Amino acid sequence: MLMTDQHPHNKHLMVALLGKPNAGKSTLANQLLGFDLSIVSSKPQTTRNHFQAVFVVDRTEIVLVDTPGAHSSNQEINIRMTGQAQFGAEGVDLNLLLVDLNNDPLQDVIDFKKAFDRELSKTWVLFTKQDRANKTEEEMDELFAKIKELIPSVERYIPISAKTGDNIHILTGALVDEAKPGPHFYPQGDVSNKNMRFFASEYIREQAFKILKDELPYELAVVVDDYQDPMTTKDGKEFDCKISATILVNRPSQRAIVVGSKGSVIKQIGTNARKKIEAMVGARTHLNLHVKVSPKWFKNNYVLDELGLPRTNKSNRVWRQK
Ligand SMILES: Nc1nc2c(ncn2[C@@H]2O[C@H](COP(=O)(O)OP(=O)(O)OP(=O)(O)O)[C@@H](O)[C@H]2O)c(=O)[nH]1
Ligand SMILES: [Mg+2]
Repeated sequence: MLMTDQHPHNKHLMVALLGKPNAGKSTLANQLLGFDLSIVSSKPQTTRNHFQAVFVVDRTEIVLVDTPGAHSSNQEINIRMTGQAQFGAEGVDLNLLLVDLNNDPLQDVIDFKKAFDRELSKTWVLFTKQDRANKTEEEMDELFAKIKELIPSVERYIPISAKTGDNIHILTGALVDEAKPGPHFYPQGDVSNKNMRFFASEYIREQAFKILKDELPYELAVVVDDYQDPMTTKDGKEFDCKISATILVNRPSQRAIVVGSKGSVIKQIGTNARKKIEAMVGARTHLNLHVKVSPKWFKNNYVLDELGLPRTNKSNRVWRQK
């Protein structure tokens, strides 16, 4: 879009959402957006790829970069997920570092800093899950002072609850004030740099996270094999959205769990995911799901590339090519 196409009062701000796994980054992205674009679960390491989510308020385009939680690990997939957080934060105007006020917030910041392993440019701290924590203002001031010793580029803190919406208007107002005059990058109505094919795989994985217990979700990935947009031809013939996807698991026993008795589990995953996809594309959707055993897929370079997780400078030296 050309600058001349745009309103002279347009403003823009690009913001990375950073923090440890489970800090509430994706919940906050959805709360700011006003709908559930990013997948959320009670388990850590839900988000695996960085992606942009866009909203406009008062002629200000705010591009949020949701990122996977940064965490230290020798496992190749985790190294690449932390790499996604690092890539996601490159070139942004502002970082929002989400710190869960429950548990041990200072230790969480120490862990994040070690795993993220990059200088942070301009950063605000968001103390999250305020609805569950009962910290006084003095306690938060003290905590912030200690965080500033660790990360000198932090400028301020805002306590929020992404779940109840507490102080979200204060955050939105502060982001609008922070934005600089300039053109919007996204055409009106666009909400992300990722397409529906990406979100289809996310919504299938989200349901798998919700329905399956314990460790299984970490050893599961979703690849969309075929995605056909819904369309209406010139003579008025309507075609539904058609998606074919494969759920990858590590072991044959996991395949049996994902399929379930007489296919009951995979059917439930498919039905729930389809409803969310239909709401997003606004058309009837046919979702065809398969389960495939792909031993150690989370170490396989080819599969990780396919999942949008490229190697990083910390990647293990030995990896499998197709
Ligand atoms: N009580 C409360 N729970 C929250 C809040 N924000 C997020 N949660 C919960 O915290 C859990 C993790 O939320 P996510 O948004 O998936 O966290 P994340 O930082 O994106 O996690 P990863 O993608 O794994 O890095 C979910 O169960 C959320 O419902 C909050 O403000 N209050
Ligand atoms: Mg997330």
